[in-house]
Amino acid sequence: MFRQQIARRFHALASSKHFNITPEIKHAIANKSPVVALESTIISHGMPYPQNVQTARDVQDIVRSQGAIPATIAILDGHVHIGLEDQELEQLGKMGHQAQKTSRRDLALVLAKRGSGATTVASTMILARAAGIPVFVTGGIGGVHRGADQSFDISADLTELGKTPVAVICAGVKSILDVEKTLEVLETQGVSVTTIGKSQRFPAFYTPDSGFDSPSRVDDPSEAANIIFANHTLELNSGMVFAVPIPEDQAADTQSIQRFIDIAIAEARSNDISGKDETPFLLKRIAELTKGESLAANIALVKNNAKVGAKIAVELSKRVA
Ligand code: PSU
Ligand code: MN
Repeated sequence: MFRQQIARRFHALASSKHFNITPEIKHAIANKSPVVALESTIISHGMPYPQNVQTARDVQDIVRSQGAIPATIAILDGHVHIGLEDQELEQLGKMGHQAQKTSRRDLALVLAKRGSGATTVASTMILARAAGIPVFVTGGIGGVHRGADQSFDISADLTELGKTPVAVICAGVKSILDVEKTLEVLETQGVSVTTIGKSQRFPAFYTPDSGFDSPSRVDDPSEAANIIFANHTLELNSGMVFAVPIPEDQAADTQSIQRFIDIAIAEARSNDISGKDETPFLLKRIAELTKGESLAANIALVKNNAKVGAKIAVELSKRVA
């Protein structure tokens, strides 16, 4: 009886001429088959070419291997694309920082100018919801930046999570951010935060333990799907965070990664890098400082998230079919 309430139908927006949904994804959504949304800022700004494109392809393959359909989301020439052709993925990956990082505030501008943009967690959630895709996999979400008491730099990802009913599967938040304040803001926004697995800890992206307890924990993707289903049933209209700790054998060394993160943050401050440029700058510098170790961890955790997220999408579709 609650089936109609699950965000599994196209909103009017998604049927408009501004949306370009691949036939495969359209068919899957209409049939309530499992679909996993994927963001594109991670491709353009989160990793260097060509590892970014290779990782995006691998992630799509992993989603498929679990029985779900991948839907990479981006804006190309003023059109929202739900699902990218391989050469579109390549194009976006090559553009790198030349693609516009598009969060909620930028969406209308990019569309009106018929521009191209890579979507962040916030804007990918908006577009996934419009298309009727309730499960979304990424690497890490944005959060409260360190020093936010002065800079007020708090990612729009957090407020989006407060008002858009999409489940975001990630590896926690990076320790380039203030993890404790990020968890506080998520609580204020009414976002459920759940770590999947044995550990009670909220993970810190490159490492499995941020030092802070996760507000809640479940054992597996099936239990996660139950939470998503209950969220939709209650029509809470808020998002959910599911945190998947990076596997120990692929994690970075906690102390050395923290040292490099601190160096990168100090460099950002002394070079006056702030706002939307801060996260991409830090990711790039940390990859350089760790001689690629952080990039390898980043790639590994995204793939791991894709596997878990696809399982969640498969479980959820059993509950709504
Ligand atoms: N964290 C990462 N990799 C990323 C991002 C965050 O580890 O690529 C990207 C995501 O797209 C996220 C965005 O939504 O950065 C957050 O940017 P900001 O803090 O400017 O809101
Ligand atoms: Mn910001």
